[in-house]
Amino acid sequence: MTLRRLLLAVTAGIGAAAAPAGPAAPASVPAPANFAGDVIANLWSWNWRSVTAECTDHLGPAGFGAVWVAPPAESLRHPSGTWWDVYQPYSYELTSRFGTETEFTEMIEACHRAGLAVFTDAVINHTAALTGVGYAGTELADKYDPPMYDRDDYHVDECPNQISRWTDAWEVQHCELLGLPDLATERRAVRDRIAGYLDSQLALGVDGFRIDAAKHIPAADLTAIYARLASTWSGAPPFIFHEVFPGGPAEPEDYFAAGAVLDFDYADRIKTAVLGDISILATLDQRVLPPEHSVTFVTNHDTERNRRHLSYEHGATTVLANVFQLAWPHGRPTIYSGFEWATRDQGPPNDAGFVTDTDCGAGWVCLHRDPAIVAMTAWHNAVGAAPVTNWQSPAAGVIGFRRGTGFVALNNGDESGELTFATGLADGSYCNVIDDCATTVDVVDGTAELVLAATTAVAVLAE
Ligand code: LAG
Ligand code: CA
Repeated sequence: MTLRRLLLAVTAGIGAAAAPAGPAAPASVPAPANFAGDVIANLWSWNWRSVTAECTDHLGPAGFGAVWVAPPAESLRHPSGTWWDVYQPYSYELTSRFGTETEFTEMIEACHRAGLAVFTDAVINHTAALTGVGYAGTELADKYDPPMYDRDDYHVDECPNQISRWTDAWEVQHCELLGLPDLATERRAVRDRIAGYLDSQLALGVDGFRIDAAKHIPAADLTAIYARLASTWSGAPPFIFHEVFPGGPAEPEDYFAAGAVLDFDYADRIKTAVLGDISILATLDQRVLPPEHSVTFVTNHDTERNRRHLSYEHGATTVLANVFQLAWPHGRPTIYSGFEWATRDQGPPNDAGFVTDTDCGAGWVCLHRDPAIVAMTAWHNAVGAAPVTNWQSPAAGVIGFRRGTGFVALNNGDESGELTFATGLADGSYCNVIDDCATTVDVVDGTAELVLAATTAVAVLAE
């Protein structure tokens, strides 16, 4: 039995005893606080059926702690099949291009059984700008009159325009982001409605939320909404992380009192490092968000498309960047798995808009299944909170460091090299977890000679 399985087995009992008789929560499922891992898999735009299978077959066995999925509410059904229609809510029914409410519920139950918490993308700053028909059949003829709101629930009479002056905090939070009708989140009725939508998911077992466009909602409004929320099924408060890019109001730190924040600076610095000099990562912790507030990422669906961050097109470099993210102790890591695209607006593989089952060999990107990512997720869980020691860069483009019982070396150069590392580990012969023990690492007098192919890593765990 692995350490993770042991922990799950032990905590399963505790979780069951402490959990209230919440809905839809099998008694054997441990509370999120007891989940063994903290790594989040961002299965963006995957349908619920595919997430269900992935939790059971891959994410659970690999030691992921949570899965983060795309917005579950009914949205605009754009005739072109573009991905971004899901950011235009039509109703708060949990029937979407990703599946039915029944499939959504089954996904949550399966992921819990596999030892994962479930986080969803919460689009609560706005509703749809485009009129039409939604995935559950809702018709929208007036953008200020969807089923769940009335015209006076919007800021339209205060600001009917799109945000244009991004240096003006009031405008950023009260005018329309891309023409999307902006909810008056200072109003009690709107707060109640949003809380009701989030509560409907908590009642089904959802464990937390990524708050879409949080920069455009005053933090005080969010705090007031969260105060209305029920607990999760386990009794814990939901885990909430905010999308707030830096540079102009409101800034990431304005949301620390409300919850965690996705760290754009971190992804910026990772990209700069792996496309340039990886050794600058020695000082990564400077000029990024403080770890206690940070949910880190290497890329996401927006920043891979606008090229701010890395994408699957960077191949082994993106894998190596994610290996680093899992190895370095800072914040809560996320691993992004989306789909391939040729043009920015191209949607996921779909049938009349409804997303079809994921095929990792055909159009989908399954980074979380990459053997290096699977191995490093286990390594990340095993080293726990151990600090970085033995930092070294024995050649240009090459770094290595120790974390307690673990040592990792990354070669970001274009040539393979045989390099000497001071591991700090006890002498012995260790398995290279990255290639599933096909190669071994001999530590003699604390030192290891490692053969590192270009754009690969070697990692060992001395247990
Ligand atoms: C987000 N985070 O704050 C999402 O991560 C991001 O993907 C969302 O934009 C945005 N906020 C709003 O939820 C996406 C697309 C936009 C798209 C928008 C609404 O990146 O391109 O806008 O979703 O669907 C589209 C058109 C715009 C148009 C707008 C309104 O691209 O040209 O103005 O719809 O019709
Ligand atoms: Ca707003």
